[in-house]
Amino acid sequence: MRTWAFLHRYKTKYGRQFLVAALFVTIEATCDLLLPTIMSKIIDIGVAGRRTDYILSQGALMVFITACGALAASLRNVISSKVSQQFGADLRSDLYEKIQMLAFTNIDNLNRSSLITRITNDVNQVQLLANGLMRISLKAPLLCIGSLVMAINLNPRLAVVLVLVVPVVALLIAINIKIGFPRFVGVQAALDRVNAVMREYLSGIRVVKAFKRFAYEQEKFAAANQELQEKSAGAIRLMSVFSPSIALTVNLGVVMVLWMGGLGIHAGQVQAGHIIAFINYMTQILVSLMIMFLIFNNFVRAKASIVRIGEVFDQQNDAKWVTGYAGTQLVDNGRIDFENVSFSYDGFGGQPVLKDISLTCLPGQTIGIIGSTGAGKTSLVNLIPRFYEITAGSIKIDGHDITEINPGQLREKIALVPQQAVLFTGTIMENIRWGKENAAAHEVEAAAKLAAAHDFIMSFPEGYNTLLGQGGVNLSGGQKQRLAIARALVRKPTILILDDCTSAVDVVTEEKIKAALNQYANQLTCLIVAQRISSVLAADKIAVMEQGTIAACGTHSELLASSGIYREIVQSQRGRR
Ligand code: M5T
Ligand code: MG
Repeated sequence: MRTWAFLHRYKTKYGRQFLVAALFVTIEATCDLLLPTIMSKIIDIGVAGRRTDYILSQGALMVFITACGALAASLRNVISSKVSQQFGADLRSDLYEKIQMLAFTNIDNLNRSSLITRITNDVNQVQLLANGLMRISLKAPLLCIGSLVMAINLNPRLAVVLVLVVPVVALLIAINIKIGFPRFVGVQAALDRVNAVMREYLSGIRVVKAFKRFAYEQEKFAAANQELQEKSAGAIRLMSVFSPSIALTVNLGVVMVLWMGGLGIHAGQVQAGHIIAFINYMTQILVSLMIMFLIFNNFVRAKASIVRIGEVFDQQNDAKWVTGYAGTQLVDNGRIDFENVSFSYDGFGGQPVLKDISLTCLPGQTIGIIGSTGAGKTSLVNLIPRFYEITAGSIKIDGHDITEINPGQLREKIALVPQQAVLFTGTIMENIRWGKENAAAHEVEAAAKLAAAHDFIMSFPEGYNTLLGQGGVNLSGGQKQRLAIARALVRKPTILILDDCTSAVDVVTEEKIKAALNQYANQLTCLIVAQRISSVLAADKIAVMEQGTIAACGTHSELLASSGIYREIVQSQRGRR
């Protein structure tokens, strides 16, 4: 199975320690197996023959063996906890790294809330399984087979009972597995749905409140919750029937052993100690079968988790992040060429979002991009840092195809202010420094001033050290946008992309930002996506987008003369400046 392949790398890493744990488990099981036999000897020889010395010496042997077993068990516990914790941490960080390496297309495909469950709950399940595997799951089969051998060795006549009991128990377990497996998989899926509903509710809590959708959300949650409850109850009900029936079978076996043993003692063929030891072994068989059954449950849960983790590891990053690029050095003047670019979000077969786009931005130029909503403006600018792979044509920066430029180097030159300002938990200072890790305080401040953010930042009692909540919840929309702009500017990029990022800023403030940017943007290539014509009036070139194509391109006055669509937009916005 391909999805399991990711486990191989841990096999080599932890294989040795696993073997050591297995060795200790074997010692432990051997000790457990020896005890009933010694006990039977104490009864049959020591007690029956009234030999105190024999009882004492064998008793001492039992203490010694028990001590050995306890020592082995402790060591095995130490190793197994250490290894499983380490394994879990490794798996989590590898998964995290993998997710970071994924392209946007991959993340769009894997649902985000499920990524979170995968990295937390699923990794936990696998970690539990690894721990269980090292602790009890090796011991159970060892004990089971060992007890069988010892019991047959002890008294072949009584072993007839085992021939009856063991197959019945095995059959019961097999049936349980057959019926139980799909149910446990179902429980895991139901749990996923509860998580997804909860997450969606929390991320949209403001909207839910605003639209008074409590009842609807409540219903949705109740349905998911109910499903989880029913699925779990069904699975547990199954367990609750099977466990007692196994116990019943084994107890019937015990009765048979006592009965046959009693007859045997009467006839002088069997000794009392044998019967006790035999029952001991039989109980051990029962216990180990039950443990194996429980481990199986763990395994079912973990298997679903392993598959889900494997799915993430199996994601092929669509952007072929070739390592060791042939050292393409950007000249660093920031020229961008789109040549007949087509693009679709669902790969080559999909509905095209951009069709045959050709556009050139010369170094230092400012290009405005306008167009109705859904025209493909965001999609167009997202292609420059190579967030998505294009389906036809080429995009060149400074004359180099972006697929030949090291993505790290490429993105370092570009600062993008996304349409939706995204901020992170931390101080304002930290958030702006995302643009440039080691920016000095005065650089941060300069960027904030350019973005017209300095004043409102200083109005907070803590200034630049003000803590932002998750996603910047304690800021207004316009404040968030300005911080996002400051974060881009502090980077001093070669190419600056502003995707409709002043939509929530009032007109006066926007004018201020524009004036500051006009000066700042002199030396760099700047792409401004905007809704308002006023935002792009001063641009060297304005591209008008329409349904995934560039309908017209030129300066404001050129477009006024040549483009009907442009005139329409201008007219519709007249007087709104
Ligand atoms: C153009 C689709 C969207 C629209 C078209 C961002 C995004 C867009 N689309 C996707 O399928 N997946 C995505 O992740 O692409 O969308 P756009 O480029 O966002 O348009 P815009 O920026 O010009 O619009 P707006 O509203 O920001 O002015 O059909 O369904
Ligand atoms: Mg957009």
